[in-house]
Amino acid sequence: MSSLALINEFLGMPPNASSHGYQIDHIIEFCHWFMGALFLGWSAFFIFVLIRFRKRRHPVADHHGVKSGISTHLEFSVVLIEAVLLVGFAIPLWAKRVNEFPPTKDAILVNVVSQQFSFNYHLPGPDGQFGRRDISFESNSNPIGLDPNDPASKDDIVTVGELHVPVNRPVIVELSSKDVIHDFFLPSMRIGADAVPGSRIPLWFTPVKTGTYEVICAQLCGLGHYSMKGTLVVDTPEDYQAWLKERAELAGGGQSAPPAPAPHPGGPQPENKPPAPAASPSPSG
Ligand SMILES: [Cu+2]
Repeated sequence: MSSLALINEFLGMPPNASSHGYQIDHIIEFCHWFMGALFLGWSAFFIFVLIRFRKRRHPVADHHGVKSGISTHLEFSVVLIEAVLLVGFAIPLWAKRVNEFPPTKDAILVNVVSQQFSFNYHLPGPDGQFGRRDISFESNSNPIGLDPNDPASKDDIVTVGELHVPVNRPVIVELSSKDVIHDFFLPSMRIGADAVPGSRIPLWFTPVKTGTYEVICAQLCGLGHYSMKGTLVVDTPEDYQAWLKERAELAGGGQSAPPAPAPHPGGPQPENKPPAPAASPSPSG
C-alpha cells in the first residue's frame, strides 16, 4: 500500500506530522485513486459513445435509446462507494475531531487571534490562566487587546507569526478573528478551521514530529492574503521550555506583545475593513 500512497506526495501534500493525520491521508489517497479511475472510466466511455453513435452510422436519432442496464449499475456503484466514504469514514473521522477533545490538563492551550494579515498567538504563561482580552485595549503593541489590569494577564505570552509547541502533546487551539473570515490551516498537521469574527472556534491536534511547519490562511481575506503565513515550530520538551522561558523574559513588563508586523504593502483595503464587533482601532493604522 505504501507505494500506492505516493499519490498524495506526487500531488504535492507535505508529509504528515500529526497523530491523526494518517487517517486523513488514507481517505485522501483512496479518493485520489478513485477519482483517477472514474476519470479514466468516464473518458473511455465518452470516447466510446462519440464513435459508437457517430452521425455517419446513425443519420437519424434513435428514440428508444440504450436498453442495457450497465450504466445504471455503474452509476449506482459509484454512488455507493461515495456514500461509504462519506458516512463510513469522513463523517466519523470529523466527529472524532470535533467531539473528542483531549483533557485540557494534558494539553497545550493557545488562543489564535487572526487579523489581516497575520496570526497572533496567546499563551496563558506559567499560571495557566489566560488574561482577559478586550477590544478597547487593542493597539499596535497589544494586538490581541490583553487587559493590562488583569492579574492573570501579567505572565501571558503573546507572539506574532511564530508558535512553538512541544512534540507528542495535544494542542488545543481557540480560534478567533479580529476582522474578516480567515482560516487557520496547518497542512502538515492535517487540520484547519475558519476563524469567524464573533465566534471562538476550538480545534486540536497532536504533533508527533519535531520540525518547522507552515501555517497558512486558507480563506481569501483581502489584498495581503497571499502573505498571511506563519510558522509552527514543534520542539522537543526541553527546547519548548527554553522557548517559553525566553518569551516570558521578553514579556517581562506585563505588556507582552512584540511589535505588530508592519502594515502590509498591499495594505488592508478600506472596503475590507471589518464590520463590528471586531472593528477596533485598526491593527495596521
Ligand atoms: Cu487571512
